[in-house]
Parts: sequence; structure tokens; C-alpha cells
Amino acid sequence: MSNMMLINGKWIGLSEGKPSTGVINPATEEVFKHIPQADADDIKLAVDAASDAFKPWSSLSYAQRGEYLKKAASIVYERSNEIGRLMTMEMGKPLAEAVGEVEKASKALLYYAEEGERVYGRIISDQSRSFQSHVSYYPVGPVAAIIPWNYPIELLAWKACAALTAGCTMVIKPASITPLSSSAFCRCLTDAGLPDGVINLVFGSGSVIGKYLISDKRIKKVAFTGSTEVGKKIVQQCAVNMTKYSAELGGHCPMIVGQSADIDTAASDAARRSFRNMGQICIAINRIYVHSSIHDSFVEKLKVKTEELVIGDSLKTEGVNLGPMADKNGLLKIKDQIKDALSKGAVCVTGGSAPENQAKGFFFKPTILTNVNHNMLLMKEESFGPIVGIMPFDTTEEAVELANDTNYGLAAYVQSNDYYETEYFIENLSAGNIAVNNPDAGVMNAPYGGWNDSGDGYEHGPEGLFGYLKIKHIRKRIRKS
Ligand code: TAP
Repeated sequence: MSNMMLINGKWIGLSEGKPSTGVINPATEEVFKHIPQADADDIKLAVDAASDAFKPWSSLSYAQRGEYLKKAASIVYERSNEIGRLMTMEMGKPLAEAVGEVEKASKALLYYAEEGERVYGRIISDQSRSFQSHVSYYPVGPVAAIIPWNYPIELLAWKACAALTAGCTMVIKPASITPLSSSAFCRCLTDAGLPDGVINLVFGSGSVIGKYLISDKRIKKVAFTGSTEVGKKIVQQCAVNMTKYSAELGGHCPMIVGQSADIDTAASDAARRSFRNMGQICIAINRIYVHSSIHDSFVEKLKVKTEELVIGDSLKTEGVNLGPMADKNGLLKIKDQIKDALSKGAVCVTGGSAPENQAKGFFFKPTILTNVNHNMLLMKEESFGPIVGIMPFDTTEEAVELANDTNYGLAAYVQSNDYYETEYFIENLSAGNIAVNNPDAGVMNAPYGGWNDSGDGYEHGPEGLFGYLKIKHIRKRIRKS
């Protein structure tokens, strides 16, 4: 059931005779399921359905749409084990984290179910008492949502919750690596009674079917999360029809550990945010700048925390912290970055190779490199893997300069117990999200978006919802004279 696409309320499986492709379990490297692939005609049918469903769906009140979302939230929560298990099988993240991700998606549905009722317009006074301006919000129209594989359900849910609340309909394209959990999530929405055509789900390679979706004039917004490279291409395609877009893109995030920091906290936060989900997080910490007076003790503590992490297949072993990487290309990329760094003088403190006990699967040990500099690939390009480079600094100005030496601007992390130093970092770091003395830069009810090459637009919070709304300004005569 989880290997089916959804077009206009009809679930489409392999029996429809479409070309198919295999889904690989990264822990075993084996294909465990096949899925159908959409072609240009399927995309057209999906956009037809989303267009036809738009008027009736957008005509409901926020409260009525909220009721569907609330019902879906409880179904998602009930099925979190089943959906989480599919996610672990298709992209490798430990089962407990996968289930936790699905539960968070259920909470996102509840949050936006309520947030819709807080879409207020504005009344603006005019220079003349005879006139008044009203500002009202309207759903943008059918939306194409293009999703990556690293948080396949959360990133789908953030878009779906906000778009559906706003009154938009959707055509969803999950990453080719993670179609199954996405399909199981969409089934929760249809089982909650969502009318036919309000959401549609198509499988297929983004570089092949993406253009049909984005170039269809009836699509009024493209909500994209993925790499900066693909995001820039999509933004160019959106320009052709002036299609609205949101682009949540790559990152290369710094952490600054000041002289006054609690080294134990800094080390555990760094271990969590550098290596969780095998570093396959847009807001992963890739570069750590540590005050030179505490550099060596920080490195030692981070090494200990890192070596405590248990690597394995969470479907076979209890207590696993890190699964395999989601695909082979990701693994090859970090191996290249490590090779490049070592050839330029870096020192590998821990990791640097696959675990000895795993004969198969895209497993790799979390890796810490010191003696690094900004001429090394790992300090410049997104790793999207379990590696981190550590450099010492002497002044706060130097720390900020190093941290900001990137085209990205998604998140930055500060560990410091010096009030004024912390304020200096907050003011001067060039990133859309700053986490101070904690490793979690994103929460559901506050805006989440990147600066510079990390994107344009917001998810989470009211800002995430308003991204699916357009403004109508109405200037009214309200008095005869
Ligand atoms: P991408 O390779 O960019 O793929 C993302 C999505 O775009 C997939 O569904 C992909 O389909 C599709 N796609 C690929 N080429 C396309 C094209 N030409 N036209 C339309 N769609 C296309 O990224 P990924 O490897 O899945 O995800 C990792 C990246 O996402 C990292 O850079 C990470 O930083 C970023 N990310 C950012 C955030 C935020 S919130 N800023 C959150 C998570 C991840 P296929 O799978 O079929 O190729």
C-alpha cells in the first residue's frame, strides 16, 4: 500500500502498468520495494485534480479545514510506528528518531489547524475620513511541493499543514529515496476525509518530472526544500510564469565555543548537532571554532562523546544512535572531503572510516578533524555527512569572520556564558537561525528560513502559513462625503 501514488483520490500502484523503480534499504544495500514512476501525463492529471479541487477547498472556512487537519493529526500519531519503520527502511535513520519525526508531523498538523484561525486582515485609515483600506488574505492556489529525503515526513508535513490550512491544494513530489513513508503519510490525510484532488502524490526523478510540474501555469507556488544547486534551477524556472516560490536550501553551519562556555554542554551539543541523522541535516554543525584556551579540552570531550555513539541497523539492534547514510553518493562525498583535508594537513581525531563490524550498508564512523583551514573542502562545501572540522580562534571578531566565511546562512550555534560576547555573536552572525547554548535552531511556532545561498522564504510559525497566502488591498469609500 505504501508504494502507491495518489491522483485525484485514486491510489495508483504497480498494477497500472507504469514503469517502476526500486527502493533501496541503505543498511543492507538491497531493493526491498518497487514503486511506479509518473510521466508527463500523470503530472498533468495531478495538476488538473489540484486545480479542480482548489475552489471548493479554498471556499471552506479556516475552522472547517482545521477539522480535517486535526483528524489527520490523530491518524498520523496512531500510525507513527508504521510510518517511522518505512522511513528507517528507506533512508536509514534510527527507528526511534523516525517515529519521533512522524509524531512531530502530527503536532505540526495540530499547530496549523489552530493557526489558520489567526489569519487576520487589517483595516488601514486613509488620509480622508471618507475612505478606508482593507487588507485581506487569499490562498495562492495549487502548490507543487518538492521534498528531500533527510526529513521526509517533517518537511512534507510543514508544507502540507501550512498550504492546506491556507486553502491551497497540492501536488507533492517526494525524494526518490523516500517515497514510501511519504505515501503512508498522505494516506493518513485521505483517511481523514480530505476531498479528492486536494492532495496528490507523484513519484519519479525530480530532474525528469520536476519541469512538467513547475512549468504548469496552474501551479501558483513551488515549495521546495533541497540542495542550493537544484533550488537555484527551480527559482529560474519559476521566473518564467512568475510563480511564487519558497526555497529552503543547503547549509554549512558554524558553531562558536567562547572562552566562558560550559565545555561539557558545548561538547554534547556539538556531538548531537554534528552527527544526528548522520549529519544529513541542513542545520548540521559542520565547522566548530573554539577559543584557543579551551580548544584541546573541547576536542577531547567531543571525541569521548562521539565515540560513545552506537552505529548500526536499528531494525536489528537495540540502542542505535546512528544508522547508515541514506545513499552511496553521500558516502562518497564525505570520503572525498576527508581525503582532501588529510592531504592538506588535517588530523583525524576519531572516525575516518567505516565501522569494522558492518559488512554491508552505507555506514561510516562519525569523524572529527582538527588542524583544518578554509582551503579544505569540508570547511567550505556542505558535507551532509557525519564529519566536522574544528579550528581555534583568539578574538570574538576573528570567530565571527571565520563563521561568516561562507555563501550559506542557514543556522549558527553559539556556546558562551559571557552576556556581551553572546550579544555580539547574535548581532554579527550572518544566518537566519541562531541557537545559543542549545543545539536546536528550529521550533514549530517560530519562523525557520535561510539567508544568502540557504534560501528564500520561511516555514514554521505564522510566516510559514503566510507564504501560502496572497494579499488583496481594497480601498473603500465608507462615507458619502
Ligand atoms: P536535492 O537533490 O536538491 O533534491 C531535493 C528534491 O528535489 C528531491 O525531491 C529531488 O527529486 C528534487 N529534484 C532534483 N532535481 C530536480 C529538478 N531539476 N527539478 C525539480 N525537482 C528536482 O536535495 P536532497 O539531496 O534530496 O536533499 C539534501 C539537500 O536538502 C541538502 O542540500 C540540504 O541542506 C537540503 N535541505 C534543506 C533544508 C532546509 S529547511 N533549508 C532541510 C532539509 C534539507 P529526486 O529525489 O527524484 O532527485
